[in-house]
Amino acid sequence: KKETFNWEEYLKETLSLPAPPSCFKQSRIPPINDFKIGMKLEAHDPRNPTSVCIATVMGLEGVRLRLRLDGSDNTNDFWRLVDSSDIQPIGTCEKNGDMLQPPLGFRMNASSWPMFLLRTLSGAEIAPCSAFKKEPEKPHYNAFKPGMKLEAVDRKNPYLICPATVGEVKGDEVFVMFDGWRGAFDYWCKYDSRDIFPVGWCSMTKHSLQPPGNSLTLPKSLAVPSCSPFRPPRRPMQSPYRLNTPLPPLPVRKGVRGRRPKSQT
Ligand code: MLY
Repeated sequence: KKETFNWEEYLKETLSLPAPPSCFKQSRIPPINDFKIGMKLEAHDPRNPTSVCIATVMGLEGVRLRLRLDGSDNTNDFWRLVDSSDIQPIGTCEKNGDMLQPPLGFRMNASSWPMFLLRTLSGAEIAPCSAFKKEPEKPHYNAFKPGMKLEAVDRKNPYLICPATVGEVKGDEVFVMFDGWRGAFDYWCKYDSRDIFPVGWCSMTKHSLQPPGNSLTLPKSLAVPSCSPFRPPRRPMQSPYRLNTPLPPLPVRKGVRGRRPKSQT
């Protein structure tokens, strides 16, 4: 039984190709993670992006930081790359003539914010400027093509990075489909999103990579209409990694099939 996910074998099994690294807004040579747990920095509040708050590094994986806004609770942690423009050294906000803000959902009375700020920063370990890396340039245009493989953040479980496939491309947007998960985690994003990475990124940056889910999806070329007598058995494969390319949309059932429940009015 297969225990660890291997892109090389998987690309062969799925007859697919990785999206070229030049498609992504990611450094060709990944940055170094010089942050340490407990360090403080400034971060844009994900729920209120114009406001800059104090954040603490709660965890590290690869070149990503798990951040928590000081004064917030433990249920709103978020992840940022060390070369994200959403984070900056402490003092940057003031230098720009702005004021540090309490996070959305500050757990104390707003009037206690100035004193809270003073206390949270006194004696704190401040992340050095050298730990913040320059954000990479974005590619000049959307060069993704349907079928290309990539690694993508699972936005419902943002600590996870998973194998994915480009499903569709529209203007500056890309439809990211998570391999083997039947569409439940798929999303549209900009081609220059910081949540998508070239194949090999996790291994290069020592970030864990989830294996694909085990739901089978057939390539369009092998898909058979649902009415065909030659329809293959529903879940024939034991190996979860076979034939994993975008699933054609499920037929939408129009009209009444069986009785609808009486409306509850
Ligand atoms: N326990 C969760 C984890 C799902 C993760 C899916 N990602 C990897 C695409 C669930 O089954 O909903």
